[in-house]
Amino acid sequence: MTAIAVIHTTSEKYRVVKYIDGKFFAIPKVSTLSDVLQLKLSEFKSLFEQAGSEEVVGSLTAPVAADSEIWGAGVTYQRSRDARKEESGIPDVYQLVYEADRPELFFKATARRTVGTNANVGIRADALTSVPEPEVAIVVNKYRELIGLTICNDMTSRNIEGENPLYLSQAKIYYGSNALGPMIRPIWEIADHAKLAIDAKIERGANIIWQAQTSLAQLNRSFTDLIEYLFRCQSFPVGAILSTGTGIVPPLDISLADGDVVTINVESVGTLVNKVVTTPVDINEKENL
Ligand code: DO4
Ligand code: MG
Repeated sequence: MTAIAVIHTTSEKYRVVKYIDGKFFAIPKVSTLSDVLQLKLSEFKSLFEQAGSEEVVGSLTAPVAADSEIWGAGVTYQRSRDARKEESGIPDVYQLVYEADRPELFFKATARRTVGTNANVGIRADALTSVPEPEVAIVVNKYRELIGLTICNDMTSRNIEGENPLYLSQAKIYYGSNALGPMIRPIWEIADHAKLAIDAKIERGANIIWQAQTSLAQLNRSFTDLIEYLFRCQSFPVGAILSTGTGIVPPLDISLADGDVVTINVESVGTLVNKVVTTPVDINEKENL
């Protein structure tokens, strides 16, 4: 199995490398994910395929560069629409956006606000209920070409969004609210991405307190459509990562707590595992450097 990985080395915070069977290798001409996303897909694919001789040592981190932007799409699965209508005081907006041509797209995170696999995700100390959102994220270059897939946990303060959809940014953006990883699977290595299985669970101590499955086949929008709207009236000089929305949402009586472990598996893409902590401080800066 090969993948595009980002590692911390002794001298670089976000070094992009090729992962092959447990080892990392330099990719000619690129040192960050932003370098990758400034190349055409065909050019990058050829460089990636040449890589495999110069080993690089480091520890796996979130697949981002210092200047990456991470965006989210919302209400792209029927389950997300239904769950939001159930929890919201203003349910109509979710029904309307589910049916509209224009998708809901929102700014989610920067690199500093993003953690990788095995790092901690956060819940807001001032939220009453918090949930994980297991999602497939697409990695897109500056030319709007899809380079690969990764996994996003779009952590959400459920009661804050439920109180008023205009509180979305506060429900979605706070310390540790975004996890990505473990790596990026190149799109050309995934035989058929249209129906990939997505599984998620929350473990509390020795118990699984929630578990659910869906498939990319349930996604109500195409990747092409989401990319087209994201790039409308703006450009992404170093590409973008767009999380495509959640198709699995815990029931209303499940809320994350300190010490829970969230595991998201996407067929052919990998497994993203994060422990949950309440975040009065910036866990990314304090714990993941
Ligand atoms: O409408 C709010 C956010 C929706 C979302 O993040 C999702 O459906 O995944
Ligand atoms: Mg989401």
